[in-house]
Amino acid sequence: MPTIWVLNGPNLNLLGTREPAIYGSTTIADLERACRDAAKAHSIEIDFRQSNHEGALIDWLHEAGRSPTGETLGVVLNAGAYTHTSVALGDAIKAIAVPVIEVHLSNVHAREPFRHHSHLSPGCAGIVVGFGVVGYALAIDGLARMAKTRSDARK
Ligand code: CA2
Repeated sequence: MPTIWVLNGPNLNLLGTREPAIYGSTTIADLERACRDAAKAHSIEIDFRQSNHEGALIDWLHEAGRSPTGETLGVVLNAGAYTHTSVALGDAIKAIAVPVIEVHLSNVHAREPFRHHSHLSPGCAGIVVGFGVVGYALAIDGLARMAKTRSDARK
């Protein structure tokens, strides 16, 4: 079954338990369910992961990039605060051939200036910010459409 990886970075395990005014009250378990529901509509499987460690996120991006052609349709990545600090994650995204969609729950551009810059965006196929958990479903829909466009172009 074609798969989309959904990778979540530091502190996102706390979703729904702190700062609901910014991040909402949905838990990470709810978020995982919402991603699976969005993917099911396209007959796509979700590989959903969270880590507080930069290296783990990099290893997972490499792993997604090594999967057989056509099996991994892309990666939805909310790298949390590493978005604004990690040259290494930006390099990892550029180093893999699968499309990566950068997602942020909050509208980072309406927040503190240090959140306005992303080391990831230049290597990403798309960006979704400010839609809360719905943004993940939008990113999954977007990757499904990109995959269909690629496969139609090969016919
Ligand atoms: O808006 C987003 O999705 C962010 O990636 C979230 C990061 C933040 O550093 C980025 O600038 C924008 C923070 C994730 C922390 O998640 C929490 C969730 C609930 C409670 C506490 C932290």
